[in-house]
Amino acid sequence: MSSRTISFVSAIAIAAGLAACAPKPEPSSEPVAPAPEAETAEASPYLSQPLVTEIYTADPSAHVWDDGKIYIYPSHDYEAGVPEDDLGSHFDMRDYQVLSMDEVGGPVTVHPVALDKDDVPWVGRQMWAPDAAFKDGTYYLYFPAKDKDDIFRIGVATSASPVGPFTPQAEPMAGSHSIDPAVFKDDDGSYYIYVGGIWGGQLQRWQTGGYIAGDALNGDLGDDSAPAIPPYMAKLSDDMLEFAETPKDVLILDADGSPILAGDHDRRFFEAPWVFKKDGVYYFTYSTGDTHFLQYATGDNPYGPFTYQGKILDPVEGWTSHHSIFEKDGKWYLAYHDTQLSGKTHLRNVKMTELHFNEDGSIQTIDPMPGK
Ligand code: FUB
Repeated sequence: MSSRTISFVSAIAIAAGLAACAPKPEPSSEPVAPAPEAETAEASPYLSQPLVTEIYTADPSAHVWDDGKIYIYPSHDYEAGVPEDDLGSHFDMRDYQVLSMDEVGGPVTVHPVALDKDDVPWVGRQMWAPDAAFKDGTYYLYFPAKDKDDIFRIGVATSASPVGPFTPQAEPMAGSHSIDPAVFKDDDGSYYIYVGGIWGGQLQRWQTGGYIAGDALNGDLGDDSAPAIPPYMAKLSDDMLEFAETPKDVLILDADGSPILAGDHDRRFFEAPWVFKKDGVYYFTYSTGDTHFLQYATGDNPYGPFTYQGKILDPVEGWTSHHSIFEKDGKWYLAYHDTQLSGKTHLRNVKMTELHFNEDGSIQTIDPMPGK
């Protein structure tokens, strides 16, 4: 993956970048004052400011649990010193820390390590984008990581607390592969998991059944006129630890009912699935990876198919774009990330901004750099 260059560097970003180079304090569970958005908005080209500055965070999966607080389950980026490549080897994360806040714009608490790679017997490396769910008094953390054979699997860990520590299952979910799990709870109390990412996320290696290793399958499959590689989904078992059914492809269709094609890089699924429901409509949202958009498609049930509708977010600074969408006190929000603090594609910071819907349910596209 090639880094995209920062074309505008504000005084704020420089100051933040310098701060990021300084030794970082130990993570604290004390609330941290929010970035001074009101003071800096005029001077900053960015739509919103990083939620926290003392650790690098990415891939924010945000939830409002029963206590009414916002909990964010992000990836925890750090400088592992691994050279950048198209498989994302430079994203060599090793643990998770949860963020929480009482309200949007309020102080953010960075909680201690919730799960470390060394506590998960099957994990080899690369703890990537997690998500969480809550059921019957237990919090479930779903996380992708490479096993000892360097194959991405999905793990589950449990806790009585929303911020951990989480206790992992000894093995990954049976039959799981690829990255970026996202769990959606439907109104009837059923839970569904959506999974997938191509290139470094390895989804393309599973298209003929089993896992195929080798450099020939590092990227797209090569036939631009074929349907795009689909993510997969399944209902979760009652105990939330396994798939309750054989996983199914998630189909994203164009308005005429034809599949979005592999060559349509502006709209084809790359990674970062996230599902939410509003006014009876199921929204399947995702990242297009190498074209850096967040897109969405809608359907009338959790299995799809989903019909492509439009763009949620224009490209952010940094190669990756990954998000979640949640409702709090009647307003909807997009949690996302960019690289404002570091200028480095593997050292990201999470942000949040309000998401607006039109009367017909369509989403108003967000420009993350309105001052650029
Ligand atoms: O954070 C590592 C990977 O980068 C995630 O799993 C992808 O979605 C991308 O954001």
